[in-house]
Amino acid sequence: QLPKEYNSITAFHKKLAESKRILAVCGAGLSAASGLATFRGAGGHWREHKATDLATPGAFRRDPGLVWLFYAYRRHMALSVKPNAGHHALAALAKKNPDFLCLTQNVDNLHQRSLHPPPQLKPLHGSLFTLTCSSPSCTWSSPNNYASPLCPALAPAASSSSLSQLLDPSHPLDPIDPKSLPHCPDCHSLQRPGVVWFGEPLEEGMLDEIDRWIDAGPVDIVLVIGTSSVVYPAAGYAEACRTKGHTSVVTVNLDADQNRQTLNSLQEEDFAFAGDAAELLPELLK
Ligand code: BJW
Repeated sequence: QLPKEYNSITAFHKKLAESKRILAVCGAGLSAASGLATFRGAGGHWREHKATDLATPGAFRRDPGLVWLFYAYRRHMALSVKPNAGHHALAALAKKNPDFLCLTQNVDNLHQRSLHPPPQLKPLHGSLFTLTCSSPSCTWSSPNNYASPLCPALAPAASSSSLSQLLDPSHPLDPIDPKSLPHCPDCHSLQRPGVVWFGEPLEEGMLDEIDRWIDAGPVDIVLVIGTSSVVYPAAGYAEACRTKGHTSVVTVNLDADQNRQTLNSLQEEDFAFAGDAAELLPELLK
């Protein structure tokens, strides 16, 4: 039995008007309307590879050139598109409500480009535009690096004219010699994208700040936007907020009306809105 008003925008507006502390947990679906691929489901492949298989330390160890091409392509794509109305609606909410915190799993920099106030945005999985050193004992890092291509070997992923060939798995890829990839200026190990891969820890200071924010008082609303909610710790924050008090969990997802898990987990105070986050968020948050 679904809650009576679970998909009523009017009922949600009433809840929003009486809410103070709001958390958003965002995923790749938020950037889909901007033109960026998601990780799972349709579009979750890059050439013959599952995107989630390339986002691992093991894949980088085995074939750093292939993984760098995947990330060079995503840097190029992220620089070619714009934040959408969903990003702008979240940034506007942050500007008018100091008690709103936005956690994003996205590394595409689109929240930042929508001028979301930085203290109210926690990029859980890092950024495509931060370069770090792949050696665990080296702390070198270079944020806000927008060079594209990063080096000549990655040029095929950074120009619109070569993309159709790069993305066609029937065109074999020339292997990239790791020597031609960018190296750390301090220790000469390979540079890598400053993102969090499976099995790697998220930034501890950021996680502590999020825990302190959740512990600081009941969270009235958790917006779960465009995420499959399978990757932790992001997938655990809505339930963490529920344990602290009375929280409405509000799912905004293309599949919100078909996803059995979402529908079965709805509690009386929850909402689920099915559709494109870029269309729904401006309507929900106005
Ligand atoms: C739309 C739409 C539209 C489409 N509008 N909607 C507890 C339990 C079980 C496992 C674990 C656990 N804690 C940790 C783990 C292990 C692991 C994990 O969670 N594994 C699960 C798969 C089971 N977690 C980790 O390893 C994390 N690290 C960690 O916990 O470290 C602990 C540690 C401590 C000390 C030492 C060592 C370790 C790290 C996780 C890192 C995830 N990394 C990636 C890659 C990031 C870089 C990159 O972008 O390349 O993050 S994987 C990938 O998945 C990426 C995404 O951010 C993440 C989530 O995906 P997301 O955003 O949900 O996308 P999709 O595609 O899955 O879903 C899109 C959704 O949008 C769909 O629902 C569509 O319907 C919808 N949609 N269009 C609205 N227009």
